[in-house]
Amino acid sequence: MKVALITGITGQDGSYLAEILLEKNYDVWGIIRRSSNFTTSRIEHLYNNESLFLKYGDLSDGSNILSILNEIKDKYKENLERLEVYNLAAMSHVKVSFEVPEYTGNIDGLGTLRLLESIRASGLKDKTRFYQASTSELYGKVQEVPQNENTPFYPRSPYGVAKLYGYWITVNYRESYGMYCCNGILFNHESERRGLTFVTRKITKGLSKILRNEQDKLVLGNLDAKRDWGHAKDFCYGMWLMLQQDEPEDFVLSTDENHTVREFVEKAFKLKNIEIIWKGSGINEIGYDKNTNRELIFISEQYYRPAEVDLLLGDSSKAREKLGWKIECDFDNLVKKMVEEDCK
Ligand code: NAP
Ligand code: F7E
Repeated sequence: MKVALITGITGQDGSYLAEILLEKNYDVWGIIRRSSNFTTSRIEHLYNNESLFLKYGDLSDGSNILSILNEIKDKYKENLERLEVYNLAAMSHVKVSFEVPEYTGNIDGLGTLRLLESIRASGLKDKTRFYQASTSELYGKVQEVPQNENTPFYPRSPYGVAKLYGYWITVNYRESYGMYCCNGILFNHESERRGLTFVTRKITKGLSKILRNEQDKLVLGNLDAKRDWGHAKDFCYGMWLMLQQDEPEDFVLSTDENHTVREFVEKAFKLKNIEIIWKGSGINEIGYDKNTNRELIFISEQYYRPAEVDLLLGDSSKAREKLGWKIECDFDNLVKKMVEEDCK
């Protein structure tokens, strides 16, 4: 019996990964947080699947994580061939991490430790394979271009620093206890399910609202940041591949090309026949529709970060060679899918 436990199953990646694993006949356990509102819209379509088990929990609560692991152990007993634990739960917003740095450290850093320690305490250590959602934000102020598994880290936010702890504690448990632990150092991946406050989805959702006259303008921050953007579905498949190898290793997943936020805006609007022309600079820069002269894109300092990551560009050759991983959805298709879905 193959069993998986996903923390962060209600998030963008958690929902795609759950689909992939259920299709492969895993029993999938997911940890969801109690909230005064529903947070399960991304996995609602999976509710009727008998192989999906949802448990309340939180990465701040070590005893809760241990109880869930013990419940899994008791349910499957000797039928448990392998447990794959995917640690996707996190306070994942870089800008917000400057406002809640201590919480971010607790969940993204110490939360990873709680999970690893609970795996040891449950006695499931030797049957468990562990995936840690590490990030290109570890490279921050990049020390070389492109970035690969050997590039030195220089995080630029409380989020990046907390994830640095998560990265190293994962390596440490692999080296100290011989656990099968992998870091996936994933560059930005987006989708039709991306949270609405990340820049790509903010742009495609904003465009759809402008077209429906529900919003008159889109207000953004730094247009010149460069990101290596792929589709979340491709990246979640890569997470699974990392846990199917003979030996645990860390891998970069990226598309190996990057684009500015400005290019994302231009491409998205062009798909709806709006050609954006720019005038002014800095916080006074404005993007307007070439045909109508209507001013649509404005800048606000509110969306600048105290320290910015200017450029990310991955080199995923190790994953492509060793895992046979590849990108199905390129940048143009990503923008198209997101625009089409939001404009439906
Ligand atoms: P996301 O959409 O923000 O999802 C985060 C998930 O974590 C949600 O299910 C959230 O639950 C859960 N969560 C947050 N705090 C928690 C806590 N204290 N205890 C338990 N669960 C908690 O993020 P994503 O884009 O899917 O990313 C998945 C993981 O990959 C994250 O660790 C992120 O940092 C990392 N990552 C993402 C990218 C990317 O480009 N997407 C790149 C590299 C690494 P609620 O639904 O209740 O909020
Ligand atoms: O920002 C700029 C912003 O918030 C991208 C997370 O999944 O990927 C994500 O982190 C860029 C930044 O993603 C706005 O300054 C301009 O340079 O979409 P984002 P992120 O910070 O790259 C990494 C790999 C993760 O691990 C994280 O979990 O866009 N930007 N204007 C803006 N960003 C936002 N959010 N909103 C704006 O209005």
